[in-house]
Amino acid sequence: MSKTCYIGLGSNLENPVEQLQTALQALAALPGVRLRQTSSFYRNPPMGPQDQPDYINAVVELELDMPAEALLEQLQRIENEHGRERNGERWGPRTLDLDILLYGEEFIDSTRLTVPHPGLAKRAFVLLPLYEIAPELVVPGLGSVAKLLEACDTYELEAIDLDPGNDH
Ligand code: A4P
Ligand code: MG
Repeated sequence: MSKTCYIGLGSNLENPVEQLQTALQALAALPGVRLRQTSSFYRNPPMGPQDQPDYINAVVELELDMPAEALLEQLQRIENEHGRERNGERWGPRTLDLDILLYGEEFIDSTRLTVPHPGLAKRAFVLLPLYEIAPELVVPGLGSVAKLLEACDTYELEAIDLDPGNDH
């Protein structure tokens, strides 16, 4: 049976906007995956070490016929193809990060996977794009995205203009 799944995308190295755009193409090309909705891209300051560039974050809604562990493998393959290095400091800069935020209404707690994503409830750069594409969504165990978002500061998030002809 197909699942509705939400993926968080983030990048702050080597042309982050392009990293997210090509990641979206790679996600849409996965067998058994349909890309349903994509949020705006949001520029925002780093969470964690401050001596790194701003991030671009977005959230995408997928409908898919794929077990969660297989999805994680595909996401990590796409990250690697985008030059992702995994030897840095915690919350350090990265070319591409793809996190499974929600996988249907499932709770997953294995050695490789925790879903809903543990950071989801507190991160404005996840909640605002998630709310943009799924304002009615309820996060299993945590309540509505709208309520979670109310408790977050979003003033540092800036939706960016992706139209290159609109250069001001
Ligand atoms: N893993 C467990 N659950 C999941 C899940 N739901 N989705 C495991 C994806 N992976 C999951 O991930 C480490 C391990 O988590 C994986 O091997 C997988 O089995 P990783 O992508 O290799 O490492 P990471 O992303 O550096 O780890 P971490 O601690 O999850 O970092 P976060 O939480 O992703 O934070 N600031 C802004 N503004 N925007 C950002 O996007 N991102 C980070 C990274 C720091 N600061 C940021 C942002
Ligand atoms: Mg990650």
